[in-house]
Amino acid sequence: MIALLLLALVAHSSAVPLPSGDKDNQNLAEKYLRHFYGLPAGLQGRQGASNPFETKIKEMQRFFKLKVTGNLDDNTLDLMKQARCGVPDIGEYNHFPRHLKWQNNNVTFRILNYTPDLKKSDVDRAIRNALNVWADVTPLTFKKLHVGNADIMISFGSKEHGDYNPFDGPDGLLAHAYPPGQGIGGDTHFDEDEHWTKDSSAYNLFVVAAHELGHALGMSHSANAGALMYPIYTFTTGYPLSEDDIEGIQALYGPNPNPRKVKPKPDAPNKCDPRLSFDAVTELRGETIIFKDRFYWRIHPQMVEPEQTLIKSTWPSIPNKVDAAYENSEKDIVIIFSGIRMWALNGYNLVDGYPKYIHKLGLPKTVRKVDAAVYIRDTGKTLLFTEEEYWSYDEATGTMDSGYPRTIEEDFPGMDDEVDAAAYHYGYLYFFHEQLQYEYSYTSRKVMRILRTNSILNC
Ligand SMILES: [Ca+2]
Ligand SMILES: [Ca+2]
Ligand SMILES: [Ca+2]
Ligand SMILES: [Zn+2]
Ligand SMILES: [Zn+2]
Repeated sequence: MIALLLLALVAHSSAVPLPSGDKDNQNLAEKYLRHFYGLPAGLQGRQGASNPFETKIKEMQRFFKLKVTGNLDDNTLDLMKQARCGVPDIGEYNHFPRHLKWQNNNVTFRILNYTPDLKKSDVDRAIRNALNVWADVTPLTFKKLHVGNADIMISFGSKEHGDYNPFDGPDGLLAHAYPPGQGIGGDTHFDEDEHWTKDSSAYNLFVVAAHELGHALGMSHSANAGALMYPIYTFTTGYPLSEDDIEGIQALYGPNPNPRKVKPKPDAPNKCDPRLSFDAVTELRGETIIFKDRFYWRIHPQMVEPEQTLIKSTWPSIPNKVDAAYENSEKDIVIIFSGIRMWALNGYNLVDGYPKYIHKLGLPKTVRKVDAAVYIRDTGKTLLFTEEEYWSYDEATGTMDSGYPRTIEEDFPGMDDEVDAAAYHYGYLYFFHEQLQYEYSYTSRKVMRILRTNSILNC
């Protein structure tokens, strides 16, 4: 009886109309999961263990290393709204078998039409450079055809553009490409409803082309957020392939017999790597932000799993390498250091008037970077660590205290003589240096505990 009643309640609750915003989000989610994760159409609203919506949302959350809730929570929805590639993420759902490759290393391509957003020569250069990214690390060569049928036919189109795989207007889907094969195989399509650029002002054609041509050569999506084959668009500069991409393409074609010098991007750091060290640590309105390489982790007190994001996808103007960061909670501001410059955040927003030179704080011109920074709430001072010394900056007066720099070794006995990152909680300083974390009592001036650096990442 009770079970029946519950069932009736469940059935009833699912029939209650959702507020229109929620309904839009639900529609967006279903469309997303159908397109990228093979959610079957027309099965929505089914409850219980075999709810396909829940199964597919979990699959997506697992792929993007989100917390696996099976619900359309804010983090999941935010990710679904990001601009991305139109190729599905899950291999088995890809309409094509895996490990397709061109049988001949001499691949032909042809550019069928051009976007009005760029000069013709800029499009030619973006495509050629994008092909070279892959040619650099494989035996593949690419020959351009001006007429006839090429292996890789490249075109720009909007909405339905001839392959029953329509684009969607501005943002959302940016492009898609087909794996190697006859006919449409290898063909690469860009959404003409995007604004294509050669810089970071809108979608960068070179970056998107390098990703899509990866598919045209047989690459699938990577779940590694540092990889070019990650499905979400991110602007990068320099050589765009990561170790993960190179491993993937060489598994198909082998290495370049005349290797060219390339500098692959490091893969996304693994939080439980025992050799993990940090670049910078700060609080941000009750969350902890840990910077490492091109990424940061965000730890929220209510979150089980730290969330890893590319710095550039949150703050496109902050450099890919953060040296130090601290929060002045009274001013509700976070200062981020990179080289001789610093940026300020209010919440997640950049504050106008930055970057500024770190020398504005009173550091001498000989200091070229700050290793670590920490604000001591109880004293109103910010400690700035530079190599084996540290400085004390008075937040109230905006001046450097006299008598500094002093050596780390003398004032913080028991510590290493340099620090990578620092944090302060309730009378304790936490110094990170390489794989170790020192819990330091500010009042008794001694090291209380030594922990592993990544113990704060739940490892
Ligand atoms: Ca083709
Ligand atoms: Ca689009
Ligand atoms: Ca640092
Ligand atoms: Zn893709
Ligand atoms: Zn298409």
